[in-house]
Amino acid sequence: MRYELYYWTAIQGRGEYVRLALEDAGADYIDVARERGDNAIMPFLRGKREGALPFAPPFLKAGRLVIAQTATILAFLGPRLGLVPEGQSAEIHAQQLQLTIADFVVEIHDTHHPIAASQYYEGQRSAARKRAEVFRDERLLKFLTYFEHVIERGNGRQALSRHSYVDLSLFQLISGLDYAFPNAMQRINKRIPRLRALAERVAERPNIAAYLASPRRIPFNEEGIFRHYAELDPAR
Ligand SMILES: N[C@@H](CCC(=O)N[C@@H](CS)C(=O)NCC(=O)O)C(=O)O
Repeated sequence: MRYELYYWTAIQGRGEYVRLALEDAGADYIDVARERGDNAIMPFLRGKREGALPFAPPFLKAGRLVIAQTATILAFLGPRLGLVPEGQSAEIHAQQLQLTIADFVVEIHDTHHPIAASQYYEGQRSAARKRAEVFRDERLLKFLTYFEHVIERGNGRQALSRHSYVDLSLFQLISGLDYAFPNAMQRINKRIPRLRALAERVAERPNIAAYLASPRRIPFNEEGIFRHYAELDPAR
């Protein structure tokens, strides 16, 4: 099966959670917009292609199936790529964790776009400062200590009983947060030892290390979900 991933070309964004799974498993896939441009995405969003109608990228085409929503794409790929432990209870648990990651991703995005995703950051800076402060003071540690406990309850090293797409997504969260909020992350570093160790191990997985070193891994930037604005991450 050659999978087709559809995601915007300029950012890692939510496409990255899917890309990491495909890369880690060494799956055969095409990153369609990177080959044909963002316009390749539009016919799907306008209902001009067969299959379920996606609201937004990322979406994956697998044969005739069109699957949108990051967590649903990963729930589909997990068993096919060997990226989830076997059995319904593990699959549901993985999906639940991935949806919690999706909730967190929305909150991370809203630190720099608290008013409207469609408007420039510069037009919502003052609201962003307030939103980012609450995020740094309350939400960041709440989510990360939750995932720290998940690993503790998993097998001590991974979120589930063995390596899964959830671990890859946790790696992406830690990498992105280190980029966007280096000061806040430094302050809480000692409280997330298992997440730190997991992220290091994921980065060393051969296929992931090769991917991270390749031009396919777009650097974090101020167009994506994880953005670094110094005013949103003061040194204190
Ligand atoms: N819940 C969806 C969100 C998808 C989403 O928000 N995609 C963004 C790019 S990361 C987009 O293109 N959104 C367009 C819009 O919301 O109008 C998921 O997790 O995949």
